[in-house]
Amino acid sequence: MSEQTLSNLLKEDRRFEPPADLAEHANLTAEAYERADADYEAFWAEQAGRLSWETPFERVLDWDDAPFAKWFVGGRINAAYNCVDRHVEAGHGDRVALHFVGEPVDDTRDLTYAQLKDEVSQAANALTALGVETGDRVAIYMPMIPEAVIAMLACARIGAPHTVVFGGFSSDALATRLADCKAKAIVTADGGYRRGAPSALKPAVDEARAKAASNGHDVSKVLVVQRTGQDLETWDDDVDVWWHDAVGSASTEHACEFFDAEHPLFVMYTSGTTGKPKGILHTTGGYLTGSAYTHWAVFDLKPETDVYWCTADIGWITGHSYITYGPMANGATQVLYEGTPDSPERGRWWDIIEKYGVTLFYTAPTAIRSFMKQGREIPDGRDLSSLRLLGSVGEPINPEAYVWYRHVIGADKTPVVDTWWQTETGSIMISPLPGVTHGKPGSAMIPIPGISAEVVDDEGNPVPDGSGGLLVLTKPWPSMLRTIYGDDERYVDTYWSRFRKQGYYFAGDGAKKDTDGDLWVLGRVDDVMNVSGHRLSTTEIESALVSHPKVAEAAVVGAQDEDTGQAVCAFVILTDEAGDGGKDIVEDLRNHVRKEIGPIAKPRQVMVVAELPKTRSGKIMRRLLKDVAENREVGDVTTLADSSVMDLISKGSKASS
Ligand code: 6R9
Repeated sequence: MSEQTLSNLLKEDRRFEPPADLAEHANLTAEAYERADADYEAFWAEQAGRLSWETPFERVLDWDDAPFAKWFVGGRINAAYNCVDRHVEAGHGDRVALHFVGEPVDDTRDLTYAQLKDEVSQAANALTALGVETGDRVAIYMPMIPEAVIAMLACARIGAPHTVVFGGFSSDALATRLADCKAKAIVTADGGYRRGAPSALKPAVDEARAKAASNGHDVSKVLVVQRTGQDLETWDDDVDVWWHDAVGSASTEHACEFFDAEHPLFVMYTSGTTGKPKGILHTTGGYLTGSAYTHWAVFDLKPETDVYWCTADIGWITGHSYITYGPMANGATQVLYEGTPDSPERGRWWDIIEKYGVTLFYTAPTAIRSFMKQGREIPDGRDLSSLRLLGSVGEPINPEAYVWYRHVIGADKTPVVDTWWQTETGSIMISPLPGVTHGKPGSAMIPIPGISAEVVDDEGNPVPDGSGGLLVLTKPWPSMLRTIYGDDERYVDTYWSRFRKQGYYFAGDGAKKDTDGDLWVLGRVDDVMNVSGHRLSTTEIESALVSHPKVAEAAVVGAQDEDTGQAVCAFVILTDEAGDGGKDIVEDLRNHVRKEIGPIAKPRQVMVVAELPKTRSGKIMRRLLKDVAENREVGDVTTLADSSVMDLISKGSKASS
């Protein structure tokens, strides 16, 4: 790590103390860190105790066959019972579980926990009637509608692990996943609403089913929710079943079965370094403990009074842990929104916050930066005073975006919790505790109580405060992945071989410890560049660019360079006010980075673009930008939210070179 890089980071001296009333009534206080350190297994047993177990567990952790973990050994539990039935039994049946907001304005529906219990029971009965048995895999390919959550919980109820595939993914992506986990059935919809128009889903399911069949895997049933009422070109009476027929006619009585704590709950596919996606396997007791505990602790949830909203899609791990499982295990009231942030107009999210009095809000830095770009007038026109806490997830949040989020959306009174975690970790690992930790823009701070993280050098030795290295988790945790579905060897290789001697989980991220010992996650280590032997973070240069008044968003990649090994190439979107930025914009920005970080970080190239290539979950696909920067044919764009973006960028770069 170059001295200059670190000194730039250490310039960040803004601090925000927890609000006094939040601190006074916080769910988790500072003593939890000590308690968890003093007896880690007892601490996790206590967290598991927030769930209802049919049979109590006998042993907290069995790590004898590391890195294959068993948590809460001997316990029997049902995740759906914990997320729904027990709240009704406790007298909270009338509490709203979901405020559903469809994309078409006024298409709203509230579901109470009692109603949800009926619908989940009906869906569980319907799946069983369609031949789905405990242990069978069920794919879910849905828009963000209540039936998506209901389908997940119905699967959990009968012990059939689900695999949710993003509604925005192609039929190819769906087919690969169907075949990899050998899904017995698919739950889908005719379509959903996106940017004001119905967008079809069922045709992609038909295609994917055909592709999977040609690879030797037959899906036997497809359960279809009628969401848009659009025409369906094909309907196979032997396979396709309408949800309103099968679920609508099913009984609302369903006696749920309880499963071993290690019974598989779901498989979530995520991209790895190779082309083949990894099916991350999570099991029931540990995962639910982790998601429920962290949702309660990090968001300071008060289920009687809070209205929570996480804007993620359920096709992403954040939607699993912080829409379906964590909040519902805690009996929360939440908003579920189907559409895009700017449909029918740019203030849609803020209208929803105002209408439902949202108190806890969880979104991604990429969304925050796009709102920054639109200007503060839009949120300023709404009453956002109900908000008491803001969360961020998915990528490092630049200090500028953090401060804007807190200042403009949070009226300078809400803590911002920057939460670091992964599909593999199942739940939040590193985050401030809102009633305890002061906020430091750009830092995820320290591991939450019960979690042990470290920043180490290549040999696995902890780095001193003030330096950088690789982020590892040094002890197992309940919501950890159990394996990669069907590939134990890849599981061991990917996560546990780098620091085998120490037994550390290697997250694949680079991080720094500042002089206070607080953590700054820098992004994937493959995003860390090496320019003339100096380690530079893409994130840090991006932050420097975004701190320029004319820049709305920036993505940086390291491109091969004969002289320096790698060279910094930046793609920037200018703010609306900046117009085309003026004739010297490229030189201005290169010098700005030089000034902010140092000469070593000065980009070789700055390209002004209109859009950046992003996945559906909002991650910038730097791999594609790297192709442009290295003058290569642009690679696979199938996981982009909008695949036309790359055409524009490639054309622009040719025109300017
Ligand atoms: C939850 C989720 C995981 C990767 C992770 C890291 C990046 C997520 C972050 C963050 C910095 C944060 N990441 N949260 N980086 N600060 N608060 O995003 O899961 O889709 O599996 O991505 O995302 O690089 O390794 P997933």
